[in-house]
Amino acid sequence: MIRRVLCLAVLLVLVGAAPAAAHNVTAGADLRIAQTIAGTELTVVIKGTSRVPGPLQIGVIAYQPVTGLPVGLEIRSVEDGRTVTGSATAAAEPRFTQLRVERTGPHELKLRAGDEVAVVPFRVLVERASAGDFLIYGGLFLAGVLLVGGLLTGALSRPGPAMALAAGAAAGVTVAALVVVAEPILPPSPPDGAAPTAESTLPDGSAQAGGRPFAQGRVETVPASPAAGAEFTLRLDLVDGSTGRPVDDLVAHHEALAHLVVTSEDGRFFRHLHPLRTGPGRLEVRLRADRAGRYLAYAELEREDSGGQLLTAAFSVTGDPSPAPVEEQQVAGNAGTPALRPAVPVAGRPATIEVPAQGAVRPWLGMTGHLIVRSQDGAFLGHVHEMGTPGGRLRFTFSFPRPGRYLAWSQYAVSDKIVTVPFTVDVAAGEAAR
Ligand SMILES: [Cu+2]
Repeated sequence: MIRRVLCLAVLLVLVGAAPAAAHNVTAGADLRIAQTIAGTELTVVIKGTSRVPGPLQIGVIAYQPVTGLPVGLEIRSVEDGRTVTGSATAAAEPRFTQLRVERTGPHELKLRAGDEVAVVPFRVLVERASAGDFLIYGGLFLAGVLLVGGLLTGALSRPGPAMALAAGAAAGVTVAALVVVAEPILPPSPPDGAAPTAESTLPDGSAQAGGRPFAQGRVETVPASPAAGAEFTLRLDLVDGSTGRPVDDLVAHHEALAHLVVTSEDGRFFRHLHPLRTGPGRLEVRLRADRAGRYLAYAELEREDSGGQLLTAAFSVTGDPSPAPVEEQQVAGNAGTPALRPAVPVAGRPATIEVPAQGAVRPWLGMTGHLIVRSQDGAFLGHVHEMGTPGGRLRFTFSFPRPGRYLAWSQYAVSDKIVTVPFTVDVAAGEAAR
């Protein structure tokens, strides 16, 4: 009997030891995806859910002043094709719309605003009881039943069976106690709806050692030569270098599938955008450049089972080189001057940059503040986050890699807008400072 209980216990532990979910997706956690759509910055929030069938709560946060921008929502289960539609209104404090889903697993959220459409893949995950919980409660339950049986049989003066049942009860308690001790080191069972395992396979079916390769990115503009002042599309096509297939496994990091920074060569034009997934391996965003010239684009993204990477590209805008009046949607006027410590940062050593906040700061992209730094020649782009400073100022620590001039932009969100503070930093060589 004891042996049988212990065998069962081992078997359950082995079954429970399935590989952990590919990318720490946690059932019950909210999914937040930033999108640059209809000329504005939105963050779509899908609240974590604890049961299916049941409602998914979806809200759209507006980070730029938009008045009642309607957003069409459609959720489709990839497994059975079942689709539900609804709508939301983008606002600083969004009201949540409920869309009912019938099952866990892969889904797509189709987002419509203005004449643009994005399709965001996501998974509906629901936590299930772990194998450990099952063993603890199962063991205790078994022990209770056997103990009562043992007592009853003992009361009827049949020592042999009473001993056997008591021994079984002791085994049940032992299994439960062992699991209580061992559970913290056991792998958690993946939530219901999680991807089976990371599928890093080559076309011949063999596994790709060490995870998936970085995505190969191709950046183009549509039209090929955009004109100053005219809207154009910046398109990013991602391909897996090994398989040649589109890369469609981007992991949301810092609340976006990709963060795209577009600057003019002189740094007077700056946009931080969140392109829309318009098809497998394809990200697109619309923008307008105010002046002719060369522009630099940097995309931060992360493939599942691969890692974070930075793709860079350049494109040209044609037309009149003189400045055309295009509204500076992100650049704030009379921005507080950043304070640097040391006043002239030294290459390779951390410098502190403090930016006075204009108003009550609210989180954007999961952080209080963002600092984006570009070397003047555009060969280097860095991105760090606010360190958590109370008292109306944002503090960043940044180590400039080499001496020279850098263009920097600090970004944060206040109640009704995203504030961008542009500034330049001159960095000294290490020896010169001593
Ligand atoms: Cu971003």
